[in-house]
Amino acid sequence: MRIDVVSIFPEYLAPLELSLIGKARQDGLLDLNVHDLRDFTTDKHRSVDDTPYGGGAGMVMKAEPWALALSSVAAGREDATDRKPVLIVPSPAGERFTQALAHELAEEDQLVFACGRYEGIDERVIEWAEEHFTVRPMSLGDYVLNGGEVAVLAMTEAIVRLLPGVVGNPESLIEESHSDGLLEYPVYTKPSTWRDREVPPVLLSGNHGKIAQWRRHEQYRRTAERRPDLLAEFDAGKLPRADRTALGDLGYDVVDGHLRLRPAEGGNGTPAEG
Ligand code: 6GU
Repeated sequence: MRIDVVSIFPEYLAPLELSLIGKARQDGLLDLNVHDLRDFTTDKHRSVDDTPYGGGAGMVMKAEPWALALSSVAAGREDATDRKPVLIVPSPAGERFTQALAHELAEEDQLVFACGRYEGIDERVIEWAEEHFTVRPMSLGDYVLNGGEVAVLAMTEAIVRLLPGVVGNPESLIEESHSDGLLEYPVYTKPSTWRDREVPPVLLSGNHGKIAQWRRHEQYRRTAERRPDLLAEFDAGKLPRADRTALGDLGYDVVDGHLRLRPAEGGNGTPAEG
């Protein structure tokens, strides 16, 4: 996979040389290049921003440096395959980035990240870019960062770790949070007693069936407590009886293949406490 990142703070992307992503680059699994947007300015002040038409606070990133930068990173790629590179524009106004999207993007040949700063990039760049890229404005979540760089670090790590050969043990990608629409179960290691706290005894039982069932139930318990929104989306169509019982104990019934929080006793319409 090839990844290009365009930013006015290329040093912000330095962590991409470290750890798993740094190793993937060294191993030739990932061709990652960071570009300074200011290298694509033509005025002597190397200016990348200007005041917004219509007024308002802050500054807007100018169109032309972006067009030159994006043309440069797309150059020679458009006819390499018939697929357009994907242009990811990190923005709190984007589509929510999820594990499912990380899997989807891990299949692409080339990703380009356009890191905006200030109040954003002149919208005409986004329209123009549709001719050369599949454009995907993307957000990490409902909060505001100062620019796209930190979001690029997060998204790149989520995507690159899914590339074949990057994570040493591919099994570890299977049993992790969000891979099956649930949060991960809690984990423990030695010693079995630590500061008077015991590891759940089932984990020391050697009974792999019981351990798997306990872990599954812990996933439901955690997800119900921390992320009930995920349970509303969960496909409960073909659950074994033991799973339905565990969910029933948490106050969830299966209705038409979906989980439904059971109304509280007394019929006052208030849902049961999770
Ligand atoms: Cl992708 N960018 C910015 N600037 N802020 C964000 C974000 C992205 N995701 C959440 N907040």
